[in-house]
Amino acid sequence: MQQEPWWKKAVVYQIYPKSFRDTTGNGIGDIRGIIEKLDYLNTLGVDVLWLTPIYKSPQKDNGYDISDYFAIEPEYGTMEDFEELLAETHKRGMKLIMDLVINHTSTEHAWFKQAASSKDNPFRDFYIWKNSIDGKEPNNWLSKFGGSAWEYDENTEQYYLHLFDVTQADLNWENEKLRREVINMIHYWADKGIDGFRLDVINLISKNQDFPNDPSGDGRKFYTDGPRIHEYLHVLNKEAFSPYNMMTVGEMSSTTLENCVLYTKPERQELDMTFQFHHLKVDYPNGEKWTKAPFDFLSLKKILSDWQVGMHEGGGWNALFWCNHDQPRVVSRFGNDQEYRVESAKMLATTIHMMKGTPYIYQGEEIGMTNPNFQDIHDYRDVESLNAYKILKGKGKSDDEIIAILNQKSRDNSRTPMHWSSEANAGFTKGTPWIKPASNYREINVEKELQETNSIFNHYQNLIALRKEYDIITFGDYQLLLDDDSQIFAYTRNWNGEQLIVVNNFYGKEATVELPIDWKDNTKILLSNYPDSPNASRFTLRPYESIVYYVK
Ligand code: TEU
Repeated sequence: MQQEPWWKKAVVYQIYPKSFRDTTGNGIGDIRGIIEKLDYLNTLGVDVLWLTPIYKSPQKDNGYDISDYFAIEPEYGTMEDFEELLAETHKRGMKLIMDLVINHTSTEHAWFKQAASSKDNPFRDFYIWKNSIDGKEPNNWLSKFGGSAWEYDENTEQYYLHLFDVTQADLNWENEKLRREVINMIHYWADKGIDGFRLDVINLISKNQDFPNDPSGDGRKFYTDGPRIHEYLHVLNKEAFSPYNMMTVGEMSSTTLENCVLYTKPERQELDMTFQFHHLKVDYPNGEKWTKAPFDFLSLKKILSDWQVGMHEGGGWNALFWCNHDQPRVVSRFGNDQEYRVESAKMLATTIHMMKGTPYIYQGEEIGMTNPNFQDIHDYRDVESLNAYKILKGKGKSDDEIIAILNQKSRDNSRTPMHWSSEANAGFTKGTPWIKPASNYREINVEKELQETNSIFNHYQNLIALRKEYDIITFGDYQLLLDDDSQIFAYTRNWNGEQLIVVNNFYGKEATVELPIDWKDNTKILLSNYPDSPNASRFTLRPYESIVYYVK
C-alpha cells in the first residue's frame, strides 16, 4: 500500500490568538500566551496547531486585514516570540500551520497605498479597479459583510473591489507579478519552518473577468470556484507547498462537492483538504443568516453524509469541523447548552470525530464553551455583526429582535476569551479584555475540566486517542443509517473486515432505536457519554446519548 500522508491521521486545534491567553495585561491574547499553554494542548493530544492571522494588521477584521505579510502584529508579540512558539511547538512533537490570507489585503498595505496613489502606479494592477457605469458601481456584487462590494476612490475616480470589509481590498490574481509576490511570501514563512497553511476564502481568488451584473444574485457565481482557481492552486502547490512538504487546508466559501474533489484529489496537486460550510447553513432559512431559526436536522445529516460519500468516492479529503471563529458555539447551536450541556457536547464531538476526514477542534470547544448571550449591542465587536445590526435596524427591526438574532448568529459567539479558570475574566487576562467573557466561566473552565474524570475535555482526549489506535477511523468508508429518522444520527464505517457503528441522539428526549444491522456477539463499546450504555441492535437512547461500537 502506498504510504498515506501523516495529516490523514492528525487532529488539528484552532487558536484564535486574540482570545486565547493574554500575558501582558493589555486585554488582548498574545503569542507568549500560546507558548504558556502548549503543555495543555499536548495533554489534549492534538497534532497540529492552526493560528488565525497574527501578521501586522489594523485589526478591522481581527487580522484578516493584513498590512504586512512579513511582520508580526505588535499586539501579539514579536518575530522572536513567534520563532520561540514554533520551536516549542516542535519540541512537543506538534506542528504549526498559519493562516494565508491572499484573496485581499488591508487598504493599509503598502501595495494598496501605492496602487491608490495614481492610475499609472506600477502597483495599480495588484488590485481590481473599474470605472463607474452610468454614474454607479461597475456591477451589483455585494460584500459578504453587507452593502456593495465596490468602493469609490475619489482620488483616482475609479472603484476597487472588496468582497469583505471596505478596508479589505481584493487582490488581482490575473497579475503575474502579484502571484510571484505571494509565492515569495509563502517561501519566507516556509523557510522559518512552519508546517503548512489554512488558506482563507481561497476559492474566491479567481474572478470572471467580464465582472458581469448578477440580476438574480449577489455576484458570487462569478467568483466562487472561479475560472482559473484550479490553475492558480496547482501553481502554488508546485512552487510553494510541495517543495516544503506543507499541509494545506482550503477554506471554501459556497463551494461544490465536485470542486472540492478536484481541489483535494492528490494527483491534481492542489490542496490536501477543504473546509466546506453547507452543513453550517442548516439554520439559515432560504439562505438567510440574519434571522433566528431552528436547525434542520434532516438536512444536517444529508449534507454531511453526501460529503462523506462524495469525497470518498471522488478520492478527495474532508476537513471535519463544527466550530471556528466565524461560527457560533456548537453546543449552543446543535446541542443543549443548559441541562444537557455535557452530554450534548460529547455527543456532537463523537458525531464529527468518527467521520472520515481530518478533525478540527476550535479553542474552548473541548471544554463545552457556550454562546455568551450578550444583551447589549455595545458588547459586540465583530465588523460583520455591527454591519448586520445597522442593516437590520434600517429594515425596522427592534433592538430586542436584533440582539436575539445576534445571540444566535454573531461571529462573536465564538470569539469570547478562553475560559482557563474561575478567576476574574476567566483567567484570560489581568487587564480589561477586548471582548467580555461569557458569564458562565466559573462553571465552565479548563481548571475544572482537568480535575474531573468524565469531563468533556476527557471525551475529546479519548476521541483523539482512539483515532491513533484504530485505523478504521481514518480510512473506513462511511454509510448513513436510518436516513429519515428525525432524532437519531447513526452511521457505520467499514474497513478491512472491521466495523464501527456510531449512534447519536440529537435531542433531549429518549429515542427507541432499531439498527438495520446484523448484531454480532463480540461487538464492544469503544466510547459513550453515559455509564452503562446498551450493547444490542435494539435499544432506547437517553437524551443526547452517543455510542460508538466496534466489531471485527
Ligand atoms: O471567512 C470567510 C467567510 O466567508 C465566512 O465564514 C464569513 O465569516 C461569513 O461568510 C460571514 O457571514 C474568512 C475568515 O474566516 C473570516 O474571519 C474573515 O472575516 C473572512 O474570511 C475575510 O477574510
